[in-house]
Amino acid sequence: MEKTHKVLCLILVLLNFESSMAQNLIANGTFDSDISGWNNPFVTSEWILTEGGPISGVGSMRVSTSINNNAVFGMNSNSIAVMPGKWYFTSAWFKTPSTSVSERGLYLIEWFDSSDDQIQQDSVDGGFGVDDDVWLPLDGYFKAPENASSMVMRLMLQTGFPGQVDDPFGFWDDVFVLEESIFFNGFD
Ligand SMILES: [Ca+2]
Repeated sequence: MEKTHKVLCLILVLLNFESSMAQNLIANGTFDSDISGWNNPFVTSEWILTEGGPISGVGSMRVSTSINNNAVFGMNSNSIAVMPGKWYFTSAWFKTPSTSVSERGLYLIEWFDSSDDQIQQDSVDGGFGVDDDVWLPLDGYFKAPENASSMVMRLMLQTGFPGQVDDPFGFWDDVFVLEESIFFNGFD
């Protein structure tokens, strides 16, 4: 609960500053009206009006897959231009209903060089056995590699194990990538 409180407070504070001071680099992280900006041809995704995270409220992205293979599946953000050596605050909230066999949410930060070759991958993992039916926060603070040119955020959920018949599905909302600013100095 302490971590939830910390993340929520930080983002609410940031959103109260001028937008230029805390611009969300994610193209559509609050899913106000659709899931544009997110893609993965191998995952079923849709916009849900009646679900939403604690910051932006209604409107979220529902993701599902039909295969329980003890793997992860998810959606990719837009490609974000980054400055080498700069620090980035990243955060996302997810929810796995009790009717879903998914019991884990995580996201990957994949860094690419100017040739679009992946050079590094970071992750924030909520671990297995997360609570059902509640929105849970993930957050991480990362430094762009010295030869980084862009990054992509990948929101992932765990599938069930082979033999489970119910579909794994869940919701994502309130996804943020913010470049370090004066307000982040000393944050770790
Ligand atoms: Ca929302």
